[in-house]
Amino acid sequence: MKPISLTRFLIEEQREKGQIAPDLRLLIEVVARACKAISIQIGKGALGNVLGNAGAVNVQGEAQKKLDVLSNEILLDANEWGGHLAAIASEEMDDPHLIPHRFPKGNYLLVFDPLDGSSNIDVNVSVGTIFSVLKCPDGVTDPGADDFLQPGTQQVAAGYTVYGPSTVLVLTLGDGVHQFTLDREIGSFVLTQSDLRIPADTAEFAINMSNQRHWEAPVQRYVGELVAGKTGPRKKDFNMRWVASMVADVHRILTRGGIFMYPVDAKCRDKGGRLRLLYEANPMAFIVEQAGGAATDGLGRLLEVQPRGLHQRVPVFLGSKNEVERVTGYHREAIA
Ligand code: AFP
Repeated sequence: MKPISLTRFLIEEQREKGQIAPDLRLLIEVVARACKAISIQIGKGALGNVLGNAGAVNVQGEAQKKLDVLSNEILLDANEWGGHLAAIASEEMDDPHLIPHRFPKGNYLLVFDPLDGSSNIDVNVSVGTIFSVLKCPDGVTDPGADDFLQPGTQQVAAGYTVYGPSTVLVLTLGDGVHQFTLDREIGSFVLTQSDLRIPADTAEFAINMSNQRHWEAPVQRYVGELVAGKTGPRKKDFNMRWVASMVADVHRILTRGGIFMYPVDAKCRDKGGRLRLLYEANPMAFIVEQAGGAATDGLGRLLEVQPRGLHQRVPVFLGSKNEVERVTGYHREAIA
């Protein structure tokens, strides 16, 4: 059977399930088109003037890569004229980007990490784009940062694109998780997997082990049991993977199961964690839950965290449900 294009998938979702308003369909297609353009730039590697640092620092205090800045610009340019958005927020911008007055405004807020894992870009390891879609609060015509501060349960769509051996877009509209692969010969994303499901159990975990001495007791206990393998209380061996691009680690988990952890630790406690709530944790948590997995901040459901700031950071535990529930249980025991 001829693969279904992203456009046809979205139109059929809209026609058969009323799952997606026309403006939201347009938004998803515009973001996908921008991800195609980002994929082309990333694919140039050393042949294009796209590697290395941009010579600036972002709001996170991180050195910006040229591709961080370029990816952000591609997403802004693609999305500001379409009339489907009220404002855009990004890891790479201190404040939201308002839609210029010369363009019509729409009902959605788009927030993204334009290039996640960018410390990997210069060593040719998979990186990605993560995005989340919220509704603009009723009656708000010039949204500010506070209008983005909605719990993850308010997301109407979320997705990521992994720029790896193939370019893969993974999307949820609140009705399952679907995977589209970029067919470079026709220049379109085509549906390559419907209804991705994360196994409840796993034998694979993802964490940056170099932070071990900084972890809190529940994480020390949980990871210690995984490393002990057959000789410990879990009575089975576990494998470890850590790409240091969240999109790549999460995509592996969506594909074959696993648990991804970035706990708060002594190194990042003053910032509240390493990963950002609005454009990393929340979209990934929405996708993982829609695929039958779980996502917590160690104590409670990530999607229910009330954001306090646009660039707020949180601890993240997500993936195979039974493992996320176990490590979350250890955290709850520790405060009982
Ligand atoms: P960069 O975008 O700065 O490379 O950070 C990537 C990231 O936010 C997330 O994608 C990774 O899971 C995590 O940081 C890796 O953190 P460590 O470099 O501390 O392992």
